[in-house]
Amino acid sequence: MKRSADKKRESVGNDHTKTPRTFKPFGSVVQLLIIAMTSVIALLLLVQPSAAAAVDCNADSGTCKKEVKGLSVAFDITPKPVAVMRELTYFVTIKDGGLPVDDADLAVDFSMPGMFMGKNVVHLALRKDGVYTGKGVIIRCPSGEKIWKALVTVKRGSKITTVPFVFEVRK
Ligand SMILES: [Cu+2]
Repeated sequence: MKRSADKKRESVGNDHTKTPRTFKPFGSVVQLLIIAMTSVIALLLLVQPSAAAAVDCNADSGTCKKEVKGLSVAFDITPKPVAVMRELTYFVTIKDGGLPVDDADLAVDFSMPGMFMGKNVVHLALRKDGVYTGKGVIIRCPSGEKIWKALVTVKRGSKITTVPFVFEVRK
């Protein structure tokens, strides 16, 4: 016990005396660390698109809800299960502080993460208190992918809030 304590003190002393002498190698270690960290960050940035493509909305089971900048945005699609190549109705419910928002311009931009599938933007109209609806079709992906992103754009005056919902469709 005493010995290990001595060792500790000894090693601390060594580190202390070593620091000035090993300044250059120490510097290169820091450089290596910086390079390693930069590569990790670069890798994370590269990986991000697929991470963003992670499904966060089960459109088949019910309404998906998100809170963004104080706005509550709920997204839903009928009929269920959500299938491609058939007429769908989209529902977006907007609330601000629990109160329905009736003065928004609403559009939903459908895209496939990492793949251009043509432009598919549906403008929604106010149906009743804070509930906006619109109709559209999701096309079949020639690559057999099933993950789509619905980017809900809520425009109120000059304020624009975008809320993504990533969901899966039936082929
Ligand atoms: Cu596709």
